[in-house]
Formats: sequence, C-alpha cells, structure tokens
Amino acid sequence: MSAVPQERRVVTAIPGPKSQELQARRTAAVAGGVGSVLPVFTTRAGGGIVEDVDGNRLIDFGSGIAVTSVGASAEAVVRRATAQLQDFTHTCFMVTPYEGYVEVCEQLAELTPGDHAKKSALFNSGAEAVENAVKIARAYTKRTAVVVFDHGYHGRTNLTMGMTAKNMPYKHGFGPFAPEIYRVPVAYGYRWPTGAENAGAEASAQAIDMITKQIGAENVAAIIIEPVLGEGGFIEPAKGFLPAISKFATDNGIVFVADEIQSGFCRTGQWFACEDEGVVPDLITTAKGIAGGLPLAAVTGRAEIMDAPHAGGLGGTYGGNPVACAAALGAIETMKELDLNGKAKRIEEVMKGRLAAMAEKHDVIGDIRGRGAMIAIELVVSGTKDGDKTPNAAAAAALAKACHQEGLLVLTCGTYGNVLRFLPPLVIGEDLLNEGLDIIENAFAGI
Ligand code: PLZ
Repeated sequence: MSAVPQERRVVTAIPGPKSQELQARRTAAVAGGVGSVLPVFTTRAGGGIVEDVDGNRLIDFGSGIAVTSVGASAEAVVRRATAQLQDFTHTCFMVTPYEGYVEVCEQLAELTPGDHAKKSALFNSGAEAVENAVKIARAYTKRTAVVVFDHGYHGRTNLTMGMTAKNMPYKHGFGPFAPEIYRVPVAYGYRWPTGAENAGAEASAQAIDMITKQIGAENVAAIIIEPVLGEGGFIEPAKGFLPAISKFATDNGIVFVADEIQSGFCRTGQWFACEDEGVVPDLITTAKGIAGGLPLAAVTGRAEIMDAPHAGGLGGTYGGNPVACAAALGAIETMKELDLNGKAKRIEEVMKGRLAAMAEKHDVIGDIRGRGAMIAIELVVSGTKDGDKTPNAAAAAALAKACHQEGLLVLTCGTYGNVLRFLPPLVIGEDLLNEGLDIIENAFAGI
C-alpha cells in the first residue's frame, strides 16, 4: 500500500494556486484538444487518494478511468516494475524476447473465460488492442465487416473512432472513418421503449435482423461489444442480450469479441464482466486495469484465431514493454492476494445501498446501475423519471463540480452526458468510500 495518507484533506480552493499556475503553463504548452476533468496537478497517489501540488488530498472515485484498480502505487507493481527498470527498459519483443511478456500471456490464458487453448498478443493501449482484434478476426475469417453497438466506445484511432458511437467529442471533424463498420442496437434497459424486461430479447432480435438483412452474416468478421458499456453510460445490456449475440456469432462463423478494456480485471467483481452470463468470447481485449497504471493492452483468444495472421503481421515497437509486463504481473498478484473481486462486490453493496437511499429523496436519479466498482447514476430532469426520462446533463455536471470542490474526484459519461460514474480503486478503504458517498449525498442539496 502506498505511503499517501488515506485521508481526505482540502486546504485550498480546488484547483489551488499552485495547480492554477501549472494550468497556465499547461495551457500555453499543451494542445487544446487534450482535456482534463479536474486540473489539479498530482504529486502522489495511492490507495483511495490523489494528492495535489497544493497539499489537497482527494478521494479517488475515478482510478484514472478504471486503470488503477490496485491503487496508483501498489507495492507489488512498484517492486516488480522497479526491478525490471534496473535490469533493462526495452529490447523490443520482436527483436529479442523476454520472459515477462510470455508470463503475462500465460496469466491471460488462465484468467480469461473458457478452457480452450488460448494465445495472446500484447500492445500499448486499448485502442491498439481493439484494432488488432479486428485485424486478427479479418485474417481468420477472410471477411471484412465489423459489427458494433449503439453507445459503444472503442478508442480514438481512426478505426476505433469509427467503431465508437458518440460524435462529440470523439469523432467530430476527424473523419472520414474506416469503411465496413456497422452499428446495431444494444439492450439499454432503462431507455428501451417497451421496458427493460423486453430489452434483451427485442434488442438482440433487432440486431440480428439488421446483421442478416443489411450486411449478411457471411460477410461479418467480428462482432465487438463491451459487456458493460463504459463511456456510453455504464449500460449493462439487459439479460439474455449478450448470450443471444454470442450464439448468433458462433452459429455464423463470426468472431465474437468482448471489449473488456474498462470492465475487465476484477472491476465488476469478476475477472471479466462477460462471466456473469457465462458468455465465452472468442477474443477478449484488455488494457487499463491490467498493469496498475503502466501502458499495456492485450488481445487474448482461441489459439486457432490468434494464430491466423501471418508471422510478422502483428506487433509494434513497444507492445508488451518489459516494465509494463512486470507491472501487470504485480497487479495480477495483488488482485489475487487481496481478493479484489470480493472487494469490488463489497463496493457495489455499499454504493448501491447508499445511492438507493439518495434516489428516494432525489427524483433526478433516474437509474442506478453497474456492477462491482463500476457503478453509475443516470440523471434525468426532475419529474421525468418514470416518463420520457429527459436526460439531465446539467445535473451531472453540477454534481461533479460540487464533488470536486469538496475533494471527491468523480467522472461523468454517457451518450447524453447525464451519467455520473464511480470507479474507485478496488483497494479503497470503506471509510473513504462512505465519506465519498456523503459528499455525493450533500452535493444533491446544491443542484
Ligand atoms: N475500449 C471499452 O473504455 C478507453 C477513454 C477515455 P485506450 N476508455 C477511456 C478518453 O476519453 O479517451 C477504452 C474503453 C473501451 C477501448 C478503450 C480505448 O482504450 O487505452 O484509451 O486507447
């Protein structure tokens, strides 16, 4: 556990004067297209706390967007990465290989669902993993079409921008996008016209109908879905949807890819979110939580699919960097030792209990959802909760701002910008978790 004291402390305005000075330098030097949720400049972070240059200590309900599940300075991550740094920083796995890369792939084969033979390839970012999953699926099937879903998010590179649903801020002005990407409905229970109970069956039927009639199943290389949709609003596809889509893929020789970049590695209280409905994907993309904050990503899947590309067809200078691999082995060790799946489930229990009590008092909370330590509230205009559910992005922004002011780091998301999401490190103490929830509760008074 990190040396950062596990206590919230607000000693200046947020952002404080030193952060504001740095922000002025940043504005002059850093491209305007790169945003920040909260411009407090970090000095240390660990456990459930982010400490800034002004000496404020914020409770972390963001984990750097679902990355630092083991904390931002986990002992095993620091120890293993430090040792690796001293031995060597890089050789390029494509030039001379090293054991850490192989060990991460062995761990991935063990931890991902299914007992079939599996292989992996390592990359640097989530978007790169998704790109490679598409390459691999196309090489295997010799087909071109890629099916993605409403509200999906897959990255910011050209192919993955095309695969991402939301225009602003991800795609606007950045086209043209790659061809052969097709979007179909997802079972968004809260907003499904005929009700959440019908969403799984109806949405899967619609999606399958669109694929068969508009694309032709025999032209589809891959169907790619986030088992819990992250940036799109922490949407859990209604029960039955994932199994139906996965079965359709299998029946039609289509590679079924679970993008578990945000939902994977204990985040939802399972190693992978798709396990909840017993879905075994052909390929899984991972990143974020895998390496305790170091850049690492992977595609893992059926050996025969993973081996489809010709030798030399996959790779990249830094993919599976040895320091990132060492960090990943440290993160996985921590997840096992501390039973972070169990911790995530406990976080869900505490959060959902408290949020349900808040929803009784505040009818701007239209929906509470998510699993494990991936929990969100969807905000609607007061009085529309059971009617047309008008999205309330202003409330999400106001609540986030009020939380930030009190020293609680929270994030928003959602196609309509009206979802407040909570992604605490899985190692957060229960006192900090409850203190964070107190701050959220109080924030409702101000909106
Ligand atoms: N797939 C499911 O959640 C990254 C994006 C933040 P990279 N999500 C955070 C932002 O605004 O850029 C993500 C994801 C899922 C793919 C990605 C992409 O992962 O490591 O950001 O490339």
